[in-house]
Amino acid sequence: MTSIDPALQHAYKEVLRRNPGESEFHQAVEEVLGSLGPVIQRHPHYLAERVIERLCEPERQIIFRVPWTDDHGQVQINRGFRVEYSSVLGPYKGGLRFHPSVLLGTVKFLGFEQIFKNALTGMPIGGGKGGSDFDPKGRSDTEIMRFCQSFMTELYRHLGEYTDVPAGDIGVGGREIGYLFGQYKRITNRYEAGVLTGKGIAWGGSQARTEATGYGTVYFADQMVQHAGSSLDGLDVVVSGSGNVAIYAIEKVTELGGRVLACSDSSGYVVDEKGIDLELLKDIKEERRERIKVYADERDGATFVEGGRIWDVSAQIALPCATQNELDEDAATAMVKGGVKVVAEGANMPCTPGAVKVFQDAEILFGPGKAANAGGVATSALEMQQNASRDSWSFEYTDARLEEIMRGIHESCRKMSEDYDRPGDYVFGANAAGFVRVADSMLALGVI
Ligand code: NDP
Ligand code: 2IT
Repeated sequence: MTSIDPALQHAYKEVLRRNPGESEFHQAVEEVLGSLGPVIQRHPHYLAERVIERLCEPERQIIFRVPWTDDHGQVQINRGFRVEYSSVLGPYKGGLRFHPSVLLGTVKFLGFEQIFKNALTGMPIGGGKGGSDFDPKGRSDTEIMRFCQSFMTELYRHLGEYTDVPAGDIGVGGREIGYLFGQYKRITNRYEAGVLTGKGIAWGGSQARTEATGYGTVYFADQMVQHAGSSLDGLDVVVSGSGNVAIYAIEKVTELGGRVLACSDSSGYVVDEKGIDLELLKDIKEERRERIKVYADERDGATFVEGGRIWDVSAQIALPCATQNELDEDAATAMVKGGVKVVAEGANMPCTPGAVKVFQDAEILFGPGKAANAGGVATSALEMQQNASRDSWSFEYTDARLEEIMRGIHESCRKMSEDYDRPGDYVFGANAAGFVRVADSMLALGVI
């Protein structure tokens, strides 16, 4: 707790007391409160109005049983969650995660982060997150469909285009959003396109939403590098994960002249000195849903390292795009020794607090997730705009909007950090800029 200003310690202690055992949630709150000391000193009315305490308590938390039948006729029971965290800026907005590790504390950490991320985008969206401890790995399409239908049969009553608008996250992509939307439509008898984002292009989805988080992360990294007087062209890059965010980060890096040497999944990582072959990776991961080892089996010169640590592959740029706490202090120390210059978080909270400190002490350009990966949710908000006006925009137009939004986020973080005499501190800039927009809006709405 040493990093938290004394004026905020009480609020943080209350978070610990009221949410026992939820270590990921504690970590996310500590990270944000750790930045807010100078902001509170300059604007003490936030303290008097108890804005921090209000933001630490979700507006609503929903936990429900999800019963479904597997392909062998066996009944399975999972737990579903939706944490409707803050609707100060708009309807609750944030993804659904299907992964066996999901607990209430996981969803709360993600929902808390989402409030400030969504505020940074400048779009009219509040913060929320949901998911289930359901493990989609190895499940057939029909099992996925039955699970999604059961999940939505409970969740639908809490959703609505003006109320709560989920999207994808780990384990939830276009296939799952399709089944979820189909069930919502069937139960409500409404074609309410704006109730979910990440839909298929043919039925209300937005161009560039699939690409948006990965592209946005690279646009953000590119902004940091440009402001430091350099470019991504010719640099070596390591990207962890090989899911939605990782694949499109790799695509954009490659387009901008970088060379991606390695990517991973939870079984290990592959190294390809020629640069990752994106078509092969997409085929393996998006079409065949296979393990990353298959990449090394099918690509000349590539190697697979089982388990291991992808961060041992030296590169100038690292984009952690898999999951929380995947990059620790030891890894960060090795990366700094290996010559890393830029780290941008495509995933949510992938770097441990110790790792972030190592990067900051070494004056590495470090882009925190709530700024760097905000392109996904920002493009979800663009999808909502298109749905509200029953319009559909071109890929080029939507991608240009995304790029402009990422420049805007970079600029807000940069200005805020300079305003507080902490140039280059994107962690402070993102937390403070996100917080101030939510806090001022909350105060304008009264005691809510
Ligand atoms: P996907 O499910 O598409 O891909 C996740 C990738 O990370 C897979 O390669 C997966 O490997 C790996 N992974 C997941 N959990 C673990 C773990 N515990 N240990 C090691 N590897 C793991 O998810 P996304 O790409 O959508 O999400 C990745 C990250 O980006 C998450 O932190 C998510 O919250 C964040 N994010 C996503 C956004 C989006 O629009 N999708 C927007 C903003 C942030 P395996 O297949 O072996 O499990
Ligand atoms: O973490 C995230 O920002 C997401 N999973 C995307 C949320 C969204 O509503 O598009």
